[in-house]
Amino acid sequence: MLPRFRSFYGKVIIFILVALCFVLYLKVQPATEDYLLPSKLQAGRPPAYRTHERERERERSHDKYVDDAENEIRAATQSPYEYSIQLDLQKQQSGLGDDGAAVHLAGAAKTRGDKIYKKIALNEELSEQLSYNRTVGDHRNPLCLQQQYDDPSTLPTASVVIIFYNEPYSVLVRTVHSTLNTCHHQALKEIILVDDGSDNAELGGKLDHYVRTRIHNGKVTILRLKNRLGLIRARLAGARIATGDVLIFLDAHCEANVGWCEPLLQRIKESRTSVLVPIIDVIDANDFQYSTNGYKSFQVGGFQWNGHFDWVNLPDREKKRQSRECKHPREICPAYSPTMAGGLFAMDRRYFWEVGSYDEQMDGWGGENLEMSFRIWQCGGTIETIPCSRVGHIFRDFHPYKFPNDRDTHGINTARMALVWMDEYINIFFLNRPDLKFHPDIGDVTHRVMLRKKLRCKNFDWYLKNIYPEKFVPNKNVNAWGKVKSVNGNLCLDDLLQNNEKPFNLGLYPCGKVLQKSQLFSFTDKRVLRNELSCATVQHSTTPPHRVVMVPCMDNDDYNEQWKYQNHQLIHSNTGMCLDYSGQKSMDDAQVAPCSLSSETQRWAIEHD
Ligand SMILES: [Mn+2]
Repeated sequence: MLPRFRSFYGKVIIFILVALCFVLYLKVQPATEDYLLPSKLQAGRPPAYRTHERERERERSHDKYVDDAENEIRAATQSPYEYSIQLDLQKQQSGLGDDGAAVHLAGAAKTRGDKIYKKIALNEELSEQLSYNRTVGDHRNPLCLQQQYDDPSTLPTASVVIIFYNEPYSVLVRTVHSTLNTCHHQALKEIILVDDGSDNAELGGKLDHYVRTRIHNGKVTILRLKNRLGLIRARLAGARIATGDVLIFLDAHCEANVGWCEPLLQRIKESRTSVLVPIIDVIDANDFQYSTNGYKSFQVGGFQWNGHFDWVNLPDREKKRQSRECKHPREICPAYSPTMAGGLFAMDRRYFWEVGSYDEQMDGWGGENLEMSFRIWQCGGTIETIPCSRVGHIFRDFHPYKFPNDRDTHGINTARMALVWMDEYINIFFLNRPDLKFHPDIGDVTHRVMLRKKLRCKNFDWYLKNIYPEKFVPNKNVNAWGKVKSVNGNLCLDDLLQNNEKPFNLGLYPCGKVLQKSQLFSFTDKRVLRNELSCATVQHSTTPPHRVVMVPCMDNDDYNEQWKYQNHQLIHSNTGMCLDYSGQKSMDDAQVAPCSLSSETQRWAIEHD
């Protein structure tokens, strides 16, 4: 390498580099005056501040000993981090966004906020203007205020584990302050921040300095991982150094309601194999409004056969169990939840390890929450939503970060989960995710299967029957399932993979060679024609066309609309009309027409391999 620099070209390159550095130095120099002019600071930080912050401040510390009147303003002991932190604090406006109110920026701040929002799906500009200690209001059910908990000194202690990767600095710091402000100081043993290899400079020395100088109770520890390990292994690293009785995992973008810790710790004191989830409220990523669905109702966790988590209403079955088994008013009783979302939960620390912590071979992000959910239930624990514990979470519209190697870690992790925990039901999973069936990255799951044996866990069939009987199984309690195929043609019913949030028209498409998810339907014992979440009905209309519409199913097929399937005809009970593709072609909407036994276009087969 060196000999090359002795050459003529080498010297030219070095000359250019030195010249460039000098030009940069000159450009940067005048801006440093901003630090010394409070009036300029009030007007807002120059947009270029972030990128050059460190360099400028390094230069300033060199100037420290220069006999310069301006520099005397700054105490000799102050570090560049200290400056930056003071600027942050000056930017905050006390009272802004208090009680979780929405804040709408104006002028230049709005422009900056909109710009950063487009980039990271979060209004960092606004976050920087909100106090770290802003309040979010008390959204608990009033019944919670009458609850008596044990003296905090006798409750199990909590280690709050928060992992982060390039989290906006102010959002992370607010999460820490919110935790300190809302979790009883005797119950909160420590907060462990795990830096999963962030490269955002602010999250380095500045965060260390902040914790050292602004949080004096010694409860906050920062664990730095050398490489990015992903959510699962980063959480494990945090859990390994935790010393509290209870692990509470939080995302790095949360603000909690008052009194959210005690109900969790009390419940774990009573039942150490209960894994607890607070009610997760929504903090808007743009205006930071804290919102709830009201204190009266909340949802619990479910899942879809493609391996995704979803929210479901608390079934009547569970409400009855609560009334039967819980001595408090039902509304604030622990509610069994078939799964959990995974970001926020509390668990006895020793039980966390006994029951298999996480599958360490899961990479990146995703899938670990269903794995833990099925494992907890099948191996003797419970997952419960605790209504008196509420935590706000910032939900973003898109994920601002890339995952290492751009892999579908959610899918791969979910396939690992399915191989260990779902038994024969894995066929339904792979029917929904054929892309994962032979995915080379799934790896070996032997050690997790051995864990399942060692813990003598129950099977997935038991889980479905006892913990989540509302879950629709496409091939259980059905008369027929598979493709709904025209007998005399190659047209199949097709839902085009539309979700069930609003009604949609059912389509007619060429049948796939193999059964695919969009053409998977069931005709149930209760004579309902449906897919996983939507049920077929007929649009009200006095004149043709009478379209077949898919609407969200009720929890129980007793309440969904019925069809008859006889002589190869699918007859809609309410209208008495038959599914018919007369005069239709591929990509048209599915329709019904008056039944006729001689019609060739009203004959359908429901079949699978
Ligand atoms: Mn999150």
